[in-house]
Amino acid sequence: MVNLAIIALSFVMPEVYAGNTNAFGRLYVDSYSQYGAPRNLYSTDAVNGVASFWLDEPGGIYHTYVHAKGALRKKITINWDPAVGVGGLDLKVKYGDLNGDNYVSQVEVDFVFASIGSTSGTLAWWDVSGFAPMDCDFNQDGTVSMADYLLASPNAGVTGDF
Ligand SMILES: [Ca+2]
Ligand SMILES: [Ca+2]
Repeated sequence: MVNLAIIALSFVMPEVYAGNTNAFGRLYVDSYSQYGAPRNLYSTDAVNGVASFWLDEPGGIYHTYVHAKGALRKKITINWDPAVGVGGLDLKVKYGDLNGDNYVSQVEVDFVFASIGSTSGTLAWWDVSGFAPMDCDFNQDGTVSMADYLLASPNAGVTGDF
């Protein structure tokens, strides 16, 4: 009976979908009311470039901030109709922000380049005497490689949304 109740619930609460995400691992969405009041924090894993999440809110316009580890914040306005759902959101994020100040500095990009070859399981991986190589592994494959650098390098000098 419990399972049936859950299945029934899933039919009356459509998901918010987002195709076209380049996020690795967890993607976080903070929602705010149209008046700016903080509402809820949601998180989900991107699967095959698609992130979908529940927006457990009444209908309305919501300002949301999407972010992922090592990425700049991105503002998205959602016109939420629970009866219809929302699709086609652009949840692509920009990587390279190692210290979480919503800005990708050239110093950060240079550190990613200098960390190429670092792998998890080594002491240097965790080095926190500034930036840590572990924070440069944007694609979360356990090593810092050119692929990580190429995710960050186009964003030098870019500030995330406020
Ligand atoms: Ca930064
Ligand atoms: Ca990597």
